[in-house]
Amino acid sequence: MEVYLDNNATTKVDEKVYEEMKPFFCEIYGNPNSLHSFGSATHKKMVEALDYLYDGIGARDEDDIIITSNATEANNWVLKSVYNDYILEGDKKHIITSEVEHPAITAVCNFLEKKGVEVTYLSVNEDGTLTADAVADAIRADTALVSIMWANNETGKLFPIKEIGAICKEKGVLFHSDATQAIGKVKVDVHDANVDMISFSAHKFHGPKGVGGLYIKAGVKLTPYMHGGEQMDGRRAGTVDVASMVGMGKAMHLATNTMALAYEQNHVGMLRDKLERAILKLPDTIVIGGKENRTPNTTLISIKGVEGEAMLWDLNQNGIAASTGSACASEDLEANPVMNAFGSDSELAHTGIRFSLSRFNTEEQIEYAIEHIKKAVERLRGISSSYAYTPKNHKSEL
Ligand code: C6P
Repeated sequence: MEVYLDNNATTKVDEKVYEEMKPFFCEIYGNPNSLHSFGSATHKKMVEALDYLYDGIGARDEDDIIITSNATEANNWVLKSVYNDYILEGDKKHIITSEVEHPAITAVCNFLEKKGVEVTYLSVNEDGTLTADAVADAIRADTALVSIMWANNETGKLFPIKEIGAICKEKGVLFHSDATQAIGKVKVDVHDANVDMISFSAHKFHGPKGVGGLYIKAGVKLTPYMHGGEQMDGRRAGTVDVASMVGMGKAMHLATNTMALAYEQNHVGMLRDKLERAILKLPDTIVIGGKENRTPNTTLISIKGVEGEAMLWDLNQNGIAASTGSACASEDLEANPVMNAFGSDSELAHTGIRFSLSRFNTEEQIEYAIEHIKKAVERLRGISSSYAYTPKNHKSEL
């Protein structure tokens, strides 16, 4: 059996999304900016896709959603544009973020620090998040931007976005949130949360890879990402990848309607809890950041005495895909920085396994995964020098 439990790395494209995209290669191929009927046929579908995107995140007509190639591009755009517009050309010099952001935020912040920007990386509490008060305390007169993720990719922990949004609004500071791991898992409403910008990637919610978006609230000034033609209001010039954009629109629609979110909460959440409960019956296992206030599909579990990479290998041999953390840092054998940020001791820092589910997982798959996780833990603890294995302490109720 094949069991894919690495949906925070990427998801399978929904067949309905794939069907929606197909005509845009050989049938509906006009340039959406052309004035003839080939162009207007394409343009019409782009507008439909944009409507789905606006609806999915609660954007208003006067706001902008700019199609990008992914969340990484959207995040880079926000930070580098803030540097240009508010720091180089303005009187600000400070950015606030958290130390558990994806590298698409932290690496850009590191880059900007070399250019003289002052960055505060807020640490997280034992529960894996931070408080809005911590953000409020860090805001200075010269703060240009607060960028805090909506949901963490490794733990699924949800940040208090609405409260942070209210503080930023009150203090007149721009607020960006990387919502890559939130869309399709929890309700994202940009106005309710008072965010000025959010980033997302379609492949995290069963859309195609290579396409994403940046929501920009009406009135927010950002240097265009690419200069050239008039596409995307001149904010990101260049002919749009229409098939991908249409696919993203459909995927957004399928993932964010009320029924889909309820299914995510109930069905996907139930499967995640079943998997997690079974693993937690093994001794010396903990959920990093705890179980409260998370996306329904994710769990990051530390299994004492079991190297994350060794566990992944065992599971992979049995057709089960999971990860030790971010897919893009999986070749880095350093201790998981997210676990370090939670204050886990260095021994535990190498023992995290992330399971991230999707609406395509079944109960049968989860039962199969539980059986093989149990075998892998017993085998790996049996050969671990750091874990005193006794068949007794290891007897699980699985
Ligand atoms: N995280 C993970 O395994 P791109 O690659 O641009 O589509 O997405 C980047 C990205 C940005 N922000 C967050 C919060 C993310 O989780 C990701 C992607 C994957 O956790 C791959 S590294």
